[in-house]
Amino acid sequence: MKDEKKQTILIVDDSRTNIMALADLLKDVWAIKIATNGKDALRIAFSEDQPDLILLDVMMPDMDGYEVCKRLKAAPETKHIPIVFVTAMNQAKDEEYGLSLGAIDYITKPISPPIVKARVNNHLELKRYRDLLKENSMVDGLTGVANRRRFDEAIELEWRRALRYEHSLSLLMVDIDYFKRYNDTYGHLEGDECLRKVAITLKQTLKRPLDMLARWGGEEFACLLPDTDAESAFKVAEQLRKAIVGLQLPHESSPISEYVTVSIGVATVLPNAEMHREDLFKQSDEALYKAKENGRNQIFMG
Ligand code: GH3
Ligand code: MG
Repeated sequence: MKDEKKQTILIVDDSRTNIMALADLLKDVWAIKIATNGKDALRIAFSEDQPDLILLDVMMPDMDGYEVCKRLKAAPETKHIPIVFVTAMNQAKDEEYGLSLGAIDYITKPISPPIVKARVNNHLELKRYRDLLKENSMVDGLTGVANRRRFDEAIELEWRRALRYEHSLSLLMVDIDYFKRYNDTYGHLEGDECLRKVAITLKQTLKRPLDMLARWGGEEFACLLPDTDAESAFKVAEQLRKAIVGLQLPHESSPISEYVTVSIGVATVLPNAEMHREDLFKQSDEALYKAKENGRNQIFMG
């Protein structure tokens, strides 16, 4: 369970003495990461393993804490991470400025250890609660895989990454063949069970951590493959198709197989500034239509 995982605090300060004082105070309860300059702080905050809270010094050489805060709040990937300034700048106008940049709290040095610990605890409890709510609102209730909202978020992020690093991005649309007949033959509850098994199998068949499977709606699933060219996307699609056939879920009213099968439309793009995300959906949707038209239980490359 995610909520048993220790939350992580990133301490950013150019003085090792200050870092050690805070780390000693907090390390029994939370996992600690440290950065001694703004650049390292940004790198850690933007990494896959993001901190749950950042304690941020203001005065640092090169890039000060205000600038770090501005950059974190400006980026969709990091703007949700709560930031607490811990600083010797104790004027009301400094605090006002820090909070105006989006920091959740402002603590002045010299610190009172129990107060810092209590405040950190409050912020992290709220953070845990927000994470949980968010997680629940991002999961499809029937199948337990990501829902469309979660998928939209992922594609937004991956689209920008693909633009920035000039990576190709592939999208697979996976649709169960003759699923209406499946429901008609076995009943809606069995249909639900079938959807669950298909979803879990598709998800387990994807190997790379950034690949994402979501329930797109009804009996259709979308699968996003970051940094994946057309040839590799085809291979993944073929693995998914085979995995579903391999489940050997009986489908006696299917005209094409004794088992449940899926058709998959594949689209691959190298995003550029003129292109829109909708193009990728349109392309994979049309490919799926072709896969159906060509006889189902197969892949079509758009
Ligand atoms: P095709 O091979 O062309 O995809 O045919 P199909 O029958 O799979 O497609 P169609 O769009 O005609 O029918 C989809 C069916 O999926 C109809 C709908 O009742 C069923 N369905 C959609 N969502 C659910 C669900 O959550 N549970 C169940 N049991 N069935 C669902
Ligand atoms: Mg279908």
